[in-house]
Amino acid sequence: MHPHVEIEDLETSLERAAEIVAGAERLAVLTGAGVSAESGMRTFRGAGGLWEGEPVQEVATPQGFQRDPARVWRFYNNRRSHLKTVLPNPGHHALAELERRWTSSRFALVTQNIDGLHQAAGSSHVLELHGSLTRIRCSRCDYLRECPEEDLPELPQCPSCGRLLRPDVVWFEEMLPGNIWELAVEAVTACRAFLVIGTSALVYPAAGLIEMAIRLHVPVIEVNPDRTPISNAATLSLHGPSGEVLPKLVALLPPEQSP
Ligand code: BV8
Ligand code: ZN
Repeated sequence: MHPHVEIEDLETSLERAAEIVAGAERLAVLTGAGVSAESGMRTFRGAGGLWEGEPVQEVATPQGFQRDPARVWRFYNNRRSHLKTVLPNPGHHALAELERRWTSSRFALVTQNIDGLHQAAGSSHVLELHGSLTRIRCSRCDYLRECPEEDLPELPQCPSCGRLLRPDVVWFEEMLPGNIWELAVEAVTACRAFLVIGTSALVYPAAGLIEMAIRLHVPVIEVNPDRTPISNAATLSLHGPSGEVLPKLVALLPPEQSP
């Protein structure tokens, strides 16, 4: 069992967290919007969250797309153009460093984010549970294209079948890509420490990975300036912004630690 350890000061928590991580043969990480906050990406539930002014039902569900595809494409094209102005932050780079040290056979980064910033920071083994802003696909046939930079028309058509293209993201009430979900479950089941970074732990099934780790008595280390529904169950909660906390955590690991 790895019961919750309440440590008030961040430095002591960081040392304890570094011990747990250093001793873990395999690592898994789950990130949410908070890991990209210091890159200038808005989170969903904080003040000024993404969904404000744009009801989820209208811009991030299949029904919303059916009702008004132009409105959904305006929402996603805005986010795509914002993406061109942001860069990975030190938190993303710290996670890429962890993957380098543990090698991708013993490290899995599962993200709820669709911004591609983990890959931009050098992470190569990224499981995107909710898809990607840089990919579009056909709403009917299997046409799929990576198009990070392109400015898309308001209602892009499929060059293969002429139907409407859509962002290659998972909307609410849509299933997650089966293969990605299975790999995420495998990674959490196999890991010996689970870092949960920048997520409100409210969206399922992603949040279920945290509960799975806790049930499996895997040490769970949360990095979040705020408390969340999993803070009490996590082994350790590092209360601070991931762009500051993660580089400190990596710096506390024994040099070139790879268990
Ligand atoms: C599913 C892609 C099976 C799109 C996203 C009724 C009917 C049907 C389903 C449901 C239902 N009721 C509930 C559900 C399940 C539903 C769900 O969980 N709803 C929630 C709202 C309760 N889930 C689904 O629908 C999923 N599919 O269940 O399929 C099914 C199918 C049919 C019928 C029934 C079931 C699909 C979920 C995926 C939705 N797509 N994204 C897009 O992005 O446009 S989710 C989207 O919101 C994000 O991807 C992300 O996952 C989520 C937001 O969560 P977070 O990432 O955690 O972000 P948030 O802002 O909430 O929190 C940020 C945190 O960071 C905060 O804690 C903050 O303190 C912290 N922070 C801030 N700054 C920093 C920081 N941390 C560190 N450092 C900092 N600097
Ligand atoms: Zn098509």
